[in-house]
Amino acid sequence: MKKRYFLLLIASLFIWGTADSFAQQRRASTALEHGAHRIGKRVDADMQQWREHGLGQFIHWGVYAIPGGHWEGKFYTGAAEWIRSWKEMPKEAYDNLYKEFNPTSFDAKAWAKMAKEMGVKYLIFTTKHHDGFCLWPSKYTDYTIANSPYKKDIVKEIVDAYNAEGIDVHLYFSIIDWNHPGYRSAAPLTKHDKDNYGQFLTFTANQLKELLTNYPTVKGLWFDGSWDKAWIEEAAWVDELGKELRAMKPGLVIGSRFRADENGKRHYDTNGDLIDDYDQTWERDLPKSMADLNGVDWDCVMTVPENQWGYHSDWKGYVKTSYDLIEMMAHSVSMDGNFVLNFGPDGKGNIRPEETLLAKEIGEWMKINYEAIYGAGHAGLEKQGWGYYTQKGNKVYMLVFNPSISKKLKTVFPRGGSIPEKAYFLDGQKEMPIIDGGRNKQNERIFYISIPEKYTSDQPFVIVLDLKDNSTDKDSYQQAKT
Ligand code: H76
Repeated sequence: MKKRYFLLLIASLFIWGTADSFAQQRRASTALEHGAHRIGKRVDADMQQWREHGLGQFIHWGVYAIPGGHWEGKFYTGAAEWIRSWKEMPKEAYDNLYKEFNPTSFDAKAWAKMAKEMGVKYLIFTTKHHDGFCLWPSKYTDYTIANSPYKKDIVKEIVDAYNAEGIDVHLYFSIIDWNHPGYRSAAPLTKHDKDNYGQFLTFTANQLKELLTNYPTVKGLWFDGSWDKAWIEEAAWVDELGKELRAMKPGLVIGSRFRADENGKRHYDTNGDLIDDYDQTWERDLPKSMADLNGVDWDCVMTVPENQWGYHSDWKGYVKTSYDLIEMMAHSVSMDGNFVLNFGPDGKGNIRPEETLLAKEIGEWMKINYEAIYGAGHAGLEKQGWGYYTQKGNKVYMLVFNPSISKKLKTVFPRGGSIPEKAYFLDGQKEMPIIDGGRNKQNERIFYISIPEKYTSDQPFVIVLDLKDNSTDKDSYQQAKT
């Protein structure tokens, strides 16, 4: 008997294995030189660390913070960091703003402390946005912080201050550069433009190597602007650059917004495989289900108003609350993603009061509930109306945003896996009853987590479920005759 089971196991492993390799062969329908260089998630420690962050902070800062979405009394309705592209904004005036960039209120340590209090595990910081202004003293251009009245290396101040708080730093870098004479956007390029663009590419490679050399503790690069046709045409060159950067800094984390494959496919290559380490398409957007995610790592980067990254003195429209943002974070982590919230400090280096308050409120929530976020991921349970599940080892977390009027939160567990044996509030460990709700037609187990009648909360809360093994469960649902 025992032997037969063993043989069956071996046979099924064999079938499984072959089916899997067939599947892989079918996928790789086109041989690509510059497509994905790996199929499936990275498994190394650096990537694992990134994956466990759960919550990140984005900072967009540059000379666009000086006009803050206004020029000579006129109001720019676009994203503040794009103001240079506005017809009302004289380019000459914009390109001279750096001579006034003197953020005397800037205090990197205070920013890092605020981030720490908020509970963020990593920062993505704009070293250079599309305007081309460098917040570090790059030796490859004069258009840098070194030639502003501020003079000091802002990237260094940021990296040092955040690292001192134990927060990882990733560098945002735009491959669009409106300041460099060789920069081109459209393709195909004329012979003359090709020479210029070649100089721009060398400049770009130099700057990236300079950043990794100057700030060796940096964990990753967050690229932007790679939708440019001229950049897409250079897929082979960009791929080579990526290899050099990775060789310089083993473990470097790079998202899918860096390079295209040789057919111009971005994020996912011609075969549908993710390019580089994580999916960078979830900008101001969240997946509806795991099926939207292709089994890859991903981040969601989110603005507080609809679409402002750099400082805009007047936020128009709906401004997200801390609970909106906490819910987006819960949503992200429940689907194995990181949630990254953007901040846009003003031209003097002040973080605006709205953002300071959000950081404080999110931090207060995180102090109680961080366990349900850091290192937690998808629980594999069907989402219910009350909120989101995350899981870490033997614990399932219920992040409750809409407690039911019945005060009984429905949970459904697959048959033959684990079931909850204990339910308690994450704040204070107070236990609550688990009501066995029987089985559904699919033979899954239903449990109602019974919140105390008197319990009220003015904020989202977390219930922990300790799991126990239930794989020996042989009972089944009495099928209805229909
Ligand atoms: C378009 C665009 C850029 N990508 C976002 C992350 C912001 O930096 C925005 O300006």
